[in-house]
Amino acid sequence: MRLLFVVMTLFAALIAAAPRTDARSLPSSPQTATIPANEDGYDLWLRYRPVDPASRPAYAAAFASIVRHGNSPTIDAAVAELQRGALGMLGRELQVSEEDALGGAVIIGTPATSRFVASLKLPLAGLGAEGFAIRSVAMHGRVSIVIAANSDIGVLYGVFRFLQQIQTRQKLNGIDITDSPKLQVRILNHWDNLDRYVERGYAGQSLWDWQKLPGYKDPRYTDYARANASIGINGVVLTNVNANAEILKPEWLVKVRALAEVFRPYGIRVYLTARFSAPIEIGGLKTADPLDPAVAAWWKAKADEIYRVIPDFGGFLVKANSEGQPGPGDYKRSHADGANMLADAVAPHGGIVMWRAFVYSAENAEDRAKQAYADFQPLDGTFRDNVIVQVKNGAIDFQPREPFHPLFGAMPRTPLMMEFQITKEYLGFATHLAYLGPMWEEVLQSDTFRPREGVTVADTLDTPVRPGAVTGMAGVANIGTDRNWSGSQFDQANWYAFGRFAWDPDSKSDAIARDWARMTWSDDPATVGAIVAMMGGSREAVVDYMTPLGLAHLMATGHHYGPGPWVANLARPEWNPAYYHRAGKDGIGFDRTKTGSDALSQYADPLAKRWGNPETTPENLLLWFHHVPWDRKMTSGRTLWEELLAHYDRGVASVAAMQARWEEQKGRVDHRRWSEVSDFLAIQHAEAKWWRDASIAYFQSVSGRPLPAGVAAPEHDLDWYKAIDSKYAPGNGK
Ligand code: GCW
Repeated sequence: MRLLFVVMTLFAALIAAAPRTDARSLPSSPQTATIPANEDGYDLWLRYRPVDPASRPAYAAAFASIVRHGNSPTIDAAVAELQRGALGMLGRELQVSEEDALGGAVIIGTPATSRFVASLKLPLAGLGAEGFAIRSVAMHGRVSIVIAANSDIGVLYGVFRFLQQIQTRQKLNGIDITDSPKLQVRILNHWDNLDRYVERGYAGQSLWDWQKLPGYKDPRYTDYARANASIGINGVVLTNVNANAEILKPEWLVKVRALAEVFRPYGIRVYLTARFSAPIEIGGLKTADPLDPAVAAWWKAKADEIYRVIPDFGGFLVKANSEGQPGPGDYKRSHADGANMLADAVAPHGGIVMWRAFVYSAENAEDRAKQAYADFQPLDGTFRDNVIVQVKNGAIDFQPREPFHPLFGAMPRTPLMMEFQITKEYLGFATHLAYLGPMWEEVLQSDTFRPREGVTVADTLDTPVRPGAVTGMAGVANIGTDRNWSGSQFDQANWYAFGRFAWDPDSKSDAIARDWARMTWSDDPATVGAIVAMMGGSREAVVDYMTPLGLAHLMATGHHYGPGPWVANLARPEWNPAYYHRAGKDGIGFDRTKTGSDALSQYADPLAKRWGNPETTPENLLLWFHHVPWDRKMTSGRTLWEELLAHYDRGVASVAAMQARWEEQKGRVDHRRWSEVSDFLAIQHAEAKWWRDASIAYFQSVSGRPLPAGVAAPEHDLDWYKAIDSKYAPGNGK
């Protein structure tokens, strides 16, 4: 009876949570039999399309039924996902039992819930609560697959990995995988406002339909949780770091609870941003001074209240004293004073505080790239154990290329977590195809030389500063209400890749791209190869046509859509592109050596030395650290001026090459997604050319240099580009 009930519930859940793309339900005609059916991208990398008939028997033999050991919503979710995979890939629904099977079963459980799993003595000891083991075992002459873990959530992660094996057509016979995450907190930061506007969002509105919560839980929340769990994401900050105190009011907390309930079976905790002035704004206090006992008591009571409503609440994320946000600095207190006060409030409940180091001030004339380090490094060792300082990958702001942030490795007594931006604020929004894996890998594999050569940024993230100390990685989400979730088909890859890097910061971006392409687009190796190649070069293309050779922050004002290198009149110096490129008759680039801002002194000596000399600075960071003459000879033999032009041209050409490659995929992937990507690439090509032409027109006006033979003149004059006004471009902060 119970078995029947389980099967029926699962079936109902499958139907409810499985939005199917339109064309698949149409009767197939001879033409549609060979052309892949249209899709809209909703299914992400969890498409579970049918395995080809030749390979199917082998999978069907080992995945013929499900044996579940364990009884929890998480195990229910694991079984539902297995069913979904079996139905999609093998074309049939499986029997679920709680008895040991004879063979050909996928058996899931923990040593605590399953005598069988316990008897196998799998190497689970070192895998923690979230790791898993997947093993094939011979039973009665047939292969069965065991997916085991120390906890139910580990089982769910194992199930997703198992399904991925089939999705990427790996052999099941002899499968032997053990894996566990290297970082504890793997979290999305949603910059979502309570009115559903998403700051830097290019994928529609916020997913959180606050007005209908808690009464209505959109099934999309479940699919969102499934997608996150499939890549190991275990935390979600629901609200914008430019925070609104209202979210902490009781009437909002019940809405937060509703989301927490949907996410819980998938191992995802919710977190909120804490507006530092909340005690004044919603608490009726006169101050938010962190050292005022009434303020600390208010936060403590607020934390107690939140945990009464959401017992597994994760904690707070805070942006303080930056870009107009309130903070402890308003009371002449330090970041540690502020963070510790909040940390004390959540500590009794096991919560954490993620305190952002993205801090620069209007009153500080110092190089913006130096300010976070100057504020935070001296505070090393003064934070509570449950504080983790969240540091952007670079010292300025999510640019297409930045050297790694000098704080990594420089605060050995303070947990530091990485903040990447998945949403492409500075890399062409949703329409530019830019796979961020190579950028993240570049940052994570950078050698910090702290405390010695060979210690990479990834090492600093996944080595706890003391036993048990918190570790983590945050990604600013690119997710919204668009049917394809991320605003473009290819931006799904950035969500996916973020999860994979958060799970293992030593991951390789190419391998991630391959898995993603295989699961998202096609089984055909030629198509997968073409897609992986497009992705692999795509970020460098953006660097080339926007900010080559170490240039940064040349985007138009506010919305950051399109070029604005000429902008020099904004109130704060560091808001102006001209502040960053410093181009003049004599040359271009920001001198961050001793003769300039000396930002280099914030890096370990060997690096400061290497990057302090233009001759030993990688050319792709040259203008980040040096102001150099237009005539400087580059390794190519060209002058800097010519090299700059060559990069702009190369960027535009790379997009054209992507277009040509994509054209070849026509008919090899479904037409609907194909044509969306094709149209977006055309937009990207036009905008790459816009960037190139506007940048050349501007820098030529400054350098006074002629264009060498073979370099096309910009299509319009500089004034034409300056006159472009995109005030309604999406995502601007409000
Ligand atoms: O990159 C900048 C964005 C702001 C953002 C800020 C931050 C949420 O332009 O929109 O604010 O970074 O990271 O706090």
